[in-house]
Amino acid sequence: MSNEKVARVLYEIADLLEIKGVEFKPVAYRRAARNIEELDKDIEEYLKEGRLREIPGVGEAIAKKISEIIESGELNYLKELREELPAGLLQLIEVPEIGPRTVMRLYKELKITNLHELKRAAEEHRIRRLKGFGDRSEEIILKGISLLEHRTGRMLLGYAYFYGKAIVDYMIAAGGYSLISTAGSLRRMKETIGDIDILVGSDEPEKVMRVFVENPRVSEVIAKGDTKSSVRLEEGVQVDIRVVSTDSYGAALQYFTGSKEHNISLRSLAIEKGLKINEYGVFKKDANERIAGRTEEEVYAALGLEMMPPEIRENRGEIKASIEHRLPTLVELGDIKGDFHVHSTMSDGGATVEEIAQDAVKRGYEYIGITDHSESLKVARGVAKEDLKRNIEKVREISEKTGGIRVLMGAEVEIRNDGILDYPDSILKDLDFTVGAVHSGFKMSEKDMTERIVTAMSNDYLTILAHPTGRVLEQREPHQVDVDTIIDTASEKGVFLELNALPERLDLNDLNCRKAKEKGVTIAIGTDAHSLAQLNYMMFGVATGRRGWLEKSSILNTRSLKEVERSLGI
Ligand code: DGT
Ligand code: CA
Ligand code: CA
Repeated sequence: MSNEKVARVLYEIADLLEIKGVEFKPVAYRRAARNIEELDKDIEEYLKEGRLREIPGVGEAIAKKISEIIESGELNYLKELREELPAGLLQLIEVPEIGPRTVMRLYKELKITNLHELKRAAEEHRIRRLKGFGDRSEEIILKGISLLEHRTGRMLLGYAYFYGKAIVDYMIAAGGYSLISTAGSLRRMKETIGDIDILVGSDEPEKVMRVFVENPRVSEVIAKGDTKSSVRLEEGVQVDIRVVSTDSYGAALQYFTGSKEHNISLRSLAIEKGLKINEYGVFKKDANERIAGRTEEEVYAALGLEMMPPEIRENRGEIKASIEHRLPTLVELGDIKGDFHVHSTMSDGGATVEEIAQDAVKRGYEYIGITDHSESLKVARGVAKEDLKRNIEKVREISEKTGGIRVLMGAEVEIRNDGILDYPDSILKDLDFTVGAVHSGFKMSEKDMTERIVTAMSNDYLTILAHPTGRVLEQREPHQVDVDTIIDTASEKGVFLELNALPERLDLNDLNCRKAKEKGVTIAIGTDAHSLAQLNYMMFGVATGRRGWLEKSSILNTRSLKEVERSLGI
């Protein structure tokens, strides 16, 4: 039972209680849920060690429920709540302007139990007949539903990164700023971004503000102040900027990079040391004498810490590791020597194998793996068995012709519902490697899905398990799958787990990468590129790996061609 799953149950209880009109409890459940989501250890360990109540917000009653959830996989209390109220009511509170009390009235007085019925009731002007409602309320409700239908939520890192970079580049070109950086979740390379934060160190704040809002990409100025402003870009994302004096740039960069939780821990550490830390610097508490602030290194050093990469500043043990001089040496983009997941025109990719090979040479790679879809994935022009043989020959020829690189011939093979791979072993054995993937039958139970994947991993010809949890950010939840079992199986059978670098996948995610590393599993970063430009997504794969504390040694594609050939047995 994952932390996320336990948290999800608690969130649902909170929502249901709120609709029922219960006070205070919903807040308590949400607080506990949020803290559980952010634990850096498995909640089952807390249970085993009898330490559930050490989690902030978890009191006796909630601890008991957590035990029940973990031990039985279910919770009676939630079942009872669900029986009292139709499930669709949970969607209704998501509509802006509709609170839990209104949901209850709509349910009792108009028998509205889901979004669809709410929309129809508003369109048919049945809501205005309720006491306290009017035609304006119907308008607001319809607008809220429409917003909800088009909600995009947080922006994917893969987009936000380039918007942030464009703003910084513009500021450098137009204003000549050199002390400038992205900050916040974007600098930490979190998989999704709420808003983009930019920091400038300058003694001319007025000019910085002017240059910032004059950027032609800006579609709306939300607020313009002396040292901070917010705008919205044409793409809809909000960008916050702050200007600080050059001598406190390091302290401000540290502060505004966050994460908030990391900062809170730093502040406690400072207090323990008789110091004070804020966005202006590190100070001696009594004398108010500043001892650091010009650079981030200086700030961390003043607290007795080694400088740590932004990607791991999530309060997941990095501060302790820094004190103990055991911060990981994180993998870097420059360590990457190849890519294990690329589609060509042989299935649904946009570039030919020749073009991919030449592009890989330009990137300085030593190898590149071609992995077109297998037969049964018809929507992606999966390659028929008979054609695969010919493709293998073709790729071998191209590999020999292209100097300085080996083109590895693989395939992204469907894992069928029964765990059997889509090509027979007699064909798989001729490939250099195989990436196995689930693209259908998502709705299986956790047990069946886990069994299905484990069966596939037991096939000796399966080299890499592609996007192991199947999540698509903002679109599809991960499959119901027991990730721990998958990681254990990978370790046992020597299967590599993919870190799929597509911005909407980033799967394994940071936390699972870290788990995999701890179990000694080797990760293969694959871009899943369907065009030459998408080979650039490698940077987001590397960033996610860094957030998962991955070092060079746990990543397959940091190995040289010779070592890879040995690992693949080719
Ligand atoms: P986001 O925008 O939701 O993706 O996440 P962040 O981390 O970029 O958060 P944001 O934009 O609200 O704030 C940027 C940084 O400012 C954040 O990472 C840490 C710092 N910060 C914001 N609020 C607080 C706070 O209440 N306390 C502390 N210590 N730091 C904060
Ligand atoms: Ca932000
Ligand atoms: Ca912000």
